[in-house]
Amino acid sequence: MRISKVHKALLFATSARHVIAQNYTNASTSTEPGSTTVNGTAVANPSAFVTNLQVSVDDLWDFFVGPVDVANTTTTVQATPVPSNDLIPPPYIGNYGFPPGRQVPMVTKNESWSFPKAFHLGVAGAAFQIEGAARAEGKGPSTWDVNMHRVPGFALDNSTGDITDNNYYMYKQDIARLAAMGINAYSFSIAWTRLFPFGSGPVNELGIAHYNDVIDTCIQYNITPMATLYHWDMPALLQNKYGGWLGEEIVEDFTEYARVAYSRFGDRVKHWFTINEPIVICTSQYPMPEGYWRNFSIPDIQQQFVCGRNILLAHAQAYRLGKSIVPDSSIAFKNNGGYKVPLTNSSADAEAVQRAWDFNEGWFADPVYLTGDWPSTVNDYVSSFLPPFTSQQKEVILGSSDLFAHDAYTAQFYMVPDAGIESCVANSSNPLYPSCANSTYTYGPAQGNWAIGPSADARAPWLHRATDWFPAFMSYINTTWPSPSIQITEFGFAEPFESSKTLLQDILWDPIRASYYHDYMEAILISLSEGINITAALAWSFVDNLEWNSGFSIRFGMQYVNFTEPSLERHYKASFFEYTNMYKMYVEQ
Ligand code: GBH
Repeated sequence: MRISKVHKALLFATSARHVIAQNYTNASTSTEPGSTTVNGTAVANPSAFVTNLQVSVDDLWDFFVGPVDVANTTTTVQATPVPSNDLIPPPYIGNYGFPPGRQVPMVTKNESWSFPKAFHLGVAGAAFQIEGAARAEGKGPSTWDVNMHRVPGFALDNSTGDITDNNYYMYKQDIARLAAMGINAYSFSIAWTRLFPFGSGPVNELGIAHYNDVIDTCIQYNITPMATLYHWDMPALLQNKYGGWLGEEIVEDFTEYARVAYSRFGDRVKHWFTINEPIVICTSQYPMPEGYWRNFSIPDIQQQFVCGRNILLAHAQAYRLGKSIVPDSSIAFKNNGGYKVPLTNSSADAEAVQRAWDFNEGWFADPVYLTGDWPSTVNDYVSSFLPPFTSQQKEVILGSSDLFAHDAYTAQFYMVPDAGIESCVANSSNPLYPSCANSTYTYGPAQGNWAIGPSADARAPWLHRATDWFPAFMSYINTTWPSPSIQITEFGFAEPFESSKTLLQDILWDPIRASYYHDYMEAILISLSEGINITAALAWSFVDNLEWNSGFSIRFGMQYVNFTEPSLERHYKASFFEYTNMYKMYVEQ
């Protein structure tokens, strides 16, 4: 589709236009910015010229990305019934595969535990990681399209999001396969660039129609749709215009995008998440790769806090607007991070743990759930380069959430840095600065130096099965940032070596992931029995997908996907059965 009436694509600075005009009327001051001298006469400096281009969506792709791969299937695939054989669980889940007449191990159930009937047994995914159809139906390029195509080595295996799971055309079957397993909630993200190819300006009705049908398909299968507005796919044009999350203009543009999404989908979508994992966006997606984007000369280490400030303001404004457009909604941002265990019981380790919370979850949770402002440790650091929040901004931020949404995958130990906290805080070249909390995945020598739990795939070194810490984690959240309920908006596991297995039947047995889901569900049941109001579990993820910079080399799916075209066939892994079996065993009848 070609959108010819384009809003002004401001690829380069606009303020210089004013300077050029000035130079024509005041030719004597050749030292003015934007002017230069030719034979003693001041003339406009061409490096300050700007132009108003008429840029189509296709032009944007050609300019930013170039050609993209196109899937074999480029029309919506109708759902076919899931073959009943596919729904037979592996022999050890729920029932043991012993021959009839033999003794079998005891299967225990704790009768004092239960999931309430209204519990959301869900799965999660994100647009860029599953949709493909990169250039289809009016979608504009995002920073991820650009970086993955253009920046050498950006992804471990040179992957792109061009096709991935082709979910843009296969969502009907994907949703049918969730329903067949008994899933009752689906958390997906909307690609900003499908609704607004330029990030702001004209709305692409083909993108609206797509998500309308995703939502209607969920409802048709009795699955509650939950939508995330931003899961990392920044419109490329906004990144170049004002630095994406680094520019305060993002607050208005994001709110306008949110307004369109709420007003077009809010009659059916009541569960909204504004922004996925602000910590990750700000600390690991900025600075953008050098040489590919306009540079706004913000020192690298400061960028994360400029980003954090704009994200809080954008989230809070979008929250307020959402409540006015969809009053019967629940809206939150998705926070993230592992549980932070002090390595020893020393007071220095306790202080390090507190700093770790402050510079991770607390950075966003304190303002929203507690004070309207950052933790004092964070403020101490940022006050030298950022304006404080005004009292009006604090008011908008405080309380801008209906629940606590947490992507809670794992746990790790924290301890004081070798140099000590004080000297680290005074030394900006310490690699742990400014949080100054050191961390490790292993217990101390007194506990035998064991890892905190079995590790995930070596390419996801941050992830261990550490579900035993989960109940403590929930009670920490519940007392530190009180809110009416908690939703586990992502949790999941990358089975070690999965991508090097070749036989389908071997891939489908994923024992560590299965035990992760088994133990995790028990941990949720323990928290529920302790009176913590957890209302949703959204497993990451329902299919193998594009794991960002790690490409397709790490798998998080509870379904295997045969990425060879034209197959793209999905198969349930054992872990999917473990996950839903735990729910079926414990849900109130
Ligand atoms: C989620 O983030 C994302 O929301 C989702 O898109 C992603 O697919 C899923 O995790 C699985 O990874 O490599 O040591 O530098 C989870 C939080 C934060 C965990 C960044 C990995 C990188 C740690 N992630 N972190 S490291």
